[in-house]
Amino acid sequence: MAVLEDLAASVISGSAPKTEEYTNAALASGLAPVDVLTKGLIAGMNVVGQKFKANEFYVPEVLIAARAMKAGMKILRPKLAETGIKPEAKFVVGTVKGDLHDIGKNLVAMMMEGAGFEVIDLGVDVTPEKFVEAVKTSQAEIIGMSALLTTTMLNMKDTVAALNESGLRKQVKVMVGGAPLTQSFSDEIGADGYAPDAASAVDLARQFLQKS
Ligand code: B12
Repeated sequence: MAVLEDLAASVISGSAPKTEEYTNAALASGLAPVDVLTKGLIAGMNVVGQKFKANEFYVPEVLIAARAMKAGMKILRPKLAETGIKPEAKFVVGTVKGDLHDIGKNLVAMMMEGAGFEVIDLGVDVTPEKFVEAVKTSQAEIIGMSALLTTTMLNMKDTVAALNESGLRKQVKVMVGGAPLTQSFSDEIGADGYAPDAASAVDLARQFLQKS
């Protein structure tokens, strides 16, 4: 649909007013909120990520694209909630201690929310203690940790250890992600799985629920 292409293009060009306009237009045309999210906003952000990898975009472009995406998401969030799907499960998510990168983490949170999960977003610079506390109070089934720095990804291991010590590890599945992460790192630190992008994070979460 042309409006979804226009919406993706508005995210890529980082125009928040256009993103708002096309998000509203897409909804008014009768498209499902989840399609507007995945085929419009996230499709645009994926292109931004690819351009970034190819050195065609730099940090400022990524930041204004993220701002445009947020503007669209603000309109979509209540519509996604309105669809009235019972939450699939609770998902605690955060960027690990010492790390302030949140664009990817926010995308994962949005996708999970769009897929029907109840998301408890702890923000950035989240200590192992904070993760443990959130799992304890929310009784979440799944926890997601994000890291973009090779130095901070090591803090994921501390969170897994803290979950073990608190006795909560058996009741929660741990998934990890972020540009420097790999499946073998996930195995090494005793997490339950790694996903390379926000859409795969949803698939992985659903796999966890089927197994448990
Ligand atoms: C934007 C950015 C910033 C912004 C962050 C703004 C923000 N609000 O997030 C700012 C400018 C603040 C910043 C700061 C810094 N940055 Co920076 N930053 C980036 C940059 C350019 C893009 C990251 C990004 O948002 N990508 C787009 C998103 C969509 O992709 P993503 O995060 O990978 O997320 C996807 C997947 O990984 C996955 N995913 C992500 N999280 C999770 C979680 C789960 C559970 C799952 C399943 C999946 C998943 O799904 C996402 C969506 O598909 C990267 C370069 C790069 N190639 O990644 C450098 C980069 C990460 N930064 C880097 C550095 C060094 C820094 C600084 C130390 C710079 C400095 N000297 O001050 C500081 C550190 C600040 C801190 N303490 O965190 C280095 C890291 C090097 C390394 N190997 O450790 C990079 C790689 C740049 C480089 N080439 O040198 N940065």
